[in-house]
Amino acid sequence: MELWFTEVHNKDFGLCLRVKETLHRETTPYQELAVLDTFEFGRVLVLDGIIQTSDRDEFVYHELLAHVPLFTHPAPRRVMVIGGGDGGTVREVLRHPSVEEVELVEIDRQVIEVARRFFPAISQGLDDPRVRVNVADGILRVAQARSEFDVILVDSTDPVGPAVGLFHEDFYAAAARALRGEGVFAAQTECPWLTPATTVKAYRGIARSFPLARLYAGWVPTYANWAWSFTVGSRGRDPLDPAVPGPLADQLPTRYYTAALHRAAFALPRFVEQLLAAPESPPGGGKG
Ligand code: AG3
Repeated sequence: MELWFTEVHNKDFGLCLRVKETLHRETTPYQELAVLDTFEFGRVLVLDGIIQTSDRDEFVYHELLAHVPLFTHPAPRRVMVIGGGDGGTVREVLRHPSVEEVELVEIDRQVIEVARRFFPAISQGLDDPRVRVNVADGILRVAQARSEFDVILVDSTDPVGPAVGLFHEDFYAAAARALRGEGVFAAQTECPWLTPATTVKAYRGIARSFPLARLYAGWVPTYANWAWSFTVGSRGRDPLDPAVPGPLADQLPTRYYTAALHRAAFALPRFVEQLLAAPESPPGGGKG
């Protein structure tokens, strides 16, 4: 018998993976959590029916979310990661030798537990002595911090349920205040094809809260229809400054990120540039 998992995006579009086995299922106080073993992508972490990460393609998203902003900062020492309870973003942050302290702020303790148990290669960084795991609400945590962090990364779920507030302009403004010096912020900002309005709203909120904001994108096979966006907000350097990303970029043991890719990720398809430039409601390019 063949078992298939379908992630439903809208009434006309979904993503299907053939499943070997369901390894875990539970309802946490925040969401429905599942771990599936799949033929194409290995183990897959699913929250409320949406794929969060897979053993086989996790590197694309985690490397893009971590290395673009960390290399934009001249010497990141204190880093906060909001969400990201699987540990993949933290693992990439730890590859930067200047980093002394990483605070992971994840609201759902069970995501961390399940990642430790089923995704050891992704969660390995959580046991590093530089990491402090804080099970808490990222919005409240950021609101408490004043000029404390060099980099803040938002590795959130989609803007439904607990993550809604992480897409609000008030949160971006609070993140800008929580940063010190040439602080850099970056967040995953959804799929410009499937949910263009969400991407544009997040980009604009970040652009209003930071002196400089830029959207970049990459190819994540298990996310929606591959095209995934991120937005960096900077109080200091431009991610496209000629001094960025520096010589270390090509020495890290990455599988996606390179110095050339750092720059290339900011070259956007014309329809995405037009979405970002459009006055109010974004035109075309999908349905969200
Ligand atoms: N962060 C989730 C990105 C959003 C996925 N959304 C989607 N496929 N519709 C993932 C956690 C990885 N550390």
